[in-house]
Amino acid sequence: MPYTHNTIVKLQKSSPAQTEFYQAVEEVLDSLGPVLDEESRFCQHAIIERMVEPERQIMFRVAWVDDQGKVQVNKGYRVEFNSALGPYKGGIRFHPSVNASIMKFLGFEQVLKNALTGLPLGGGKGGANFDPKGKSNGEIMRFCQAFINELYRHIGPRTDVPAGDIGVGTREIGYMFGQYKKLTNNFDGVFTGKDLLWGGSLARKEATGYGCVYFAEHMLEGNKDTLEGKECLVSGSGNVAIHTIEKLLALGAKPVSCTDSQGTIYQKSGIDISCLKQIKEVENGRLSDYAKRQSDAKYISRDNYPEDGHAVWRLQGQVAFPCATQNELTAADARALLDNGCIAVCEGANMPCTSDAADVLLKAKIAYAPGKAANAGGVATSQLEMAQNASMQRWTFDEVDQKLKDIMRGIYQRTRDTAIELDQPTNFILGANVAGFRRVADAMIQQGVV
Ligand code: NDP
Ligand code: 2IT
Repeated sequence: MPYTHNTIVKLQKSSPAQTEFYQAVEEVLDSLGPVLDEESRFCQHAIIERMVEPERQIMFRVAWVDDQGKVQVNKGYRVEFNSALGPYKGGIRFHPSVNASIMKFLGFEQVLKNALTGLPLGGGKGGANFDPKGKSNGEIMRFCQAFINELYRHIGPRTDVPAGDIGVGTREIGYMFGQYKKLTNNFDGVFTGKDLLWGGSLARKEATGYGCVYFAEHMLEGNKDTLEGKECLVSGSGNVAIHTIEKLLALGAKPVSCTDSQGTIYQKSGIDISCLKQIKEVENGRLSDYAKRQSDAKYISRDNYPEDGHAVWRLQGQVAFPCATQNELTAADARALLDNGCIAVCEGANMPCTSDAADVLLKAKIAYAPGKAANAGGVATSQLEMAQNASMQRWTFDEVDQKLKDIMRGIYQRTRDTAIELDQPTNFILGANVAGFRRVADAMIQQGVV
């Protein structure tokens, strides 16, 4: 379609060398073809051109002093992508791979994800190319403070509300919030994912993983199936992976794998969640330590991964939950999953499948949920945290979990119903993209050219 094609060509000129950002935009624009043909108001209002350009992008120097007294410099970002539906909302990522392309792909996905939840949330993302691995607690604190010394002026409970993502958990949110409060003299709900002691919500920590499993349950139920007894392949071993594994175990499924950036664990008898939590959450250790403590667990080091993909997706399993990072599942991995009898893929991470892998899964017509639908439970529960902060209330774990379940059912139904309406009932990428897009686009039209 010339309109969407021209948009990509223009984007490549105005924002050069942003591969991951183009990947995210192309997937969405591919979905929008039929909608743009039939609903001409979107073209008349140049909605596509406006949606692919962030409303504001902040890039800044983060200078801090390490334990040796040496000055270190990193690059910080906050991409305030779209505020048509509410304040900018999205996580902060600390990882050495962070750059403008990664920030923009994540921010763009976040806008549509947040729209799909049905909640009043705009979309944004931030982070820094800072590597938390091997840093002392003091270094982490000083980095977070230096990061907020610039960012504090751009965020606020009604403007932009950051949360965690890769490399940013409750500890980092604590240090960032502390510095924000010091600089502004305001104790307000400007971050989500806060500790329970000072304004956090019960079940926020668990929400992304639990929500992802709730989504998978709905998908399987749609095919008159359940998760019970299914061997599940999970990647990652951070916040999202751990709580995906925890909820799978609670529902009688058998998660048999997890990964970190150095290797893969395969345990046919099922992952031992308390051992995994002890190593990752308490000791800040590596999965190689897990293998040493679990006699029937096999550790596959990254050096032994297949050349065209990842060891975890070559294992036997019926449902796959990629919960680590972008582009961690290749087309060859997707074919291997299908050959091994995989019936469903549910994305806990953001854009974990390469475009080719997504094509393979869509052609196979298995149950396949994109991250912007399946992992939206995290941000949705962030909104529940904002609601509790604003009303000075505290809901129980079960109340929040019940609301999360209701929200995930709503996201599933919106995604499925839109896919059915567009005559491609198994294409949940199409369903999620179009359902999210329509909500943002109509809000933008109603708010005029701004
Ligand atoms: P964590 O930092 O808690 O965990 C990340 C996990 O992924 C770790 O096991 C890490 O291994 C692994 N990982 C990260 N980068 C790479 C890489 N380049 N190659 C291989 N493994 C890697 O992050 P989260 O669990 O919070 O986030 C995981 C994914 O879920 C991300 O895509 C994030 O954007 C997405 N997400 C997170 C939400 C949240 O609420 N936290 C909400 C929605 C989506 P190692 O420790 O070795 O680096
Ligand atoms: O990708 C995501 O949705 C997140 N990292 C969570 C964002 C949030 O604001 O809770």
